[in-house]
Amino acid sequence: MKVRAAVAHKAGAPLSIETVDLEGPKAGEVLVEIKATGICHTDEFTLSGADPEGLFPAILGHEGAGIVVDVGPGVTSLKKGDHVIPLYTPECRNCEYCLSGKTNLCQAIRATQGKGLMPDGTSRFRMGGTMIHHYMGCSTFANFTVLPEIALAKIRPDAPFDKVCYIGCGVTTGLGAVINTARVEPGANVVIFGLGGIGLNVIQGAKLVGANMIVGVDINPSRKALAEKFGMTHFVNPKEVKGDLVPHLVELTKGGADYSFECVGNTTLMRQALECCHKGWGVSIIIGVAGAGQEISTRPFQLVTGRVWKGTAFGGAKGRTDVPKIVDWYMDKKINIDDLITHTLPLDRINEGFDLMHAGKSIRTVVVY
Ligand code: NAD
Ligand code: AHE
Ligand code: ZN
Repeated sequence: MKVRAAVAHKAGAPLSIETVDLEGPKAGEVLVEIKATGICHTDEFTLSGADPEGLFPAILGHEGAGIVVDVGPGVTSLKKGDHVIPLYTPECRNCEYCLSGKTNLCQAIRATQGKGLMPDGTSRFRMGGTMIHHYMGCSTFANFTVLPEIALAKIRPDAPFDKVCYIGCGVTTGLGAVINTARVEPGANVVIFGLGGIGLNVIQGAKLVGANMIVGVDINPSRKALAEKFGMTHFVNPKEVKGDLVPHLVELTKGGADYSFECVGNTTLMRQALECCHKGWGVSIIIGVAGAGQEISTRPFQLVTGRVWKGTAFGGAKGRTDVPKIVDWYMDKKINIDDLITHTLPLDRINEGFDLMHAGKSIRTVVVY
């Protein structure tokens, strides 16, 4: 079939709206009509050329929601008409990782996903004679896409696509980092670096679990008001701090953060996030993704003296199990998504969404089909 897609032809160039050929679902696969998709900073990261796994041409996008329109042979858990959220971290419930009880990083299809291909080693997307790569197993910047059954969470039919698409990455990542990865306890002091689409959901999660101080760090002062609405108690703009940021944060939190979160993808901030943690027990969670060749460093003494460095992908969430529950939280008004979706655009204006992100004017732009 013919589909409309925003194609990333090469790194650093704007997306190009094209008509692309999409092959139907093969065994174990599902054809989904994407109704809405968020634009995450990771899409920008890959489009910029900084992603070591970045492949071109590709159809980016991994924060979508839509409706099943067809299923391939052997698909048992989904049927035509089901509402779904694509999962860049699938949940096969059968691999060593899924069965470990220790991680959400299902590896059933990770190798082919990282090559921009479906599990059988081929792409369903093509333009003329040219193969187009899938992206993070999702490719939600197309109005129809094909995914493996294990990479789709079935959600309730009354949830609005243009809001719950954000649960496909940003919401789940931020809330999950607090709840699943850090396991922040009531009364804890937390510091969040980067108050964008992820960091504001970390704040929302910290408030939900009853954190005490919720300190937000961002160089964009326009983030302050919205962050306060979501539960931030103190705002720190590093540009306005006299002296070093780390001692300032340690003093503010009276000894250091119990938990800190890096939500930017900047290795200098990752170090500061670790080092502002409390001696003896502070845990720092890396959420931001850093470009090819970049590395983190600290004095080993920081770890010897009890600080812990961890990372999280998709907030440690098991998508088919956890995503429908987070949709329920939204529908029950336990979490706020609406105020974080600052812009809505049609597909043919998707590049404006990237411009808004670069200008620091948006939290999430959602593309509606
Ligand atoms: P975003 O663009 O919405 O927000 C980034 C924020 O960081 C902005 O508010 C910006 O002002 C702030 N910032 C930039 N430089 C800063 C600095 N030097 N000091 C303080 N603040 C600074 O991005 P996002 O969508 O929230 O994504 C954040 C990061 O998380 C990205 O690296 C993204 O790729 C990554 N991410 C990771 C996962 C995961 O599963 N680990 C999931 C989603 C996103
Ligand atoms: N491909 C990059 C890393 C990108 C990355 O870390 N992706 C996160 C999700 S970001 C969502 O917005 C992730 O899930 N990582 C785990 C995984 O298996 O990809 C690189 O550095 O190679
Ligand atoms: Zn994302």
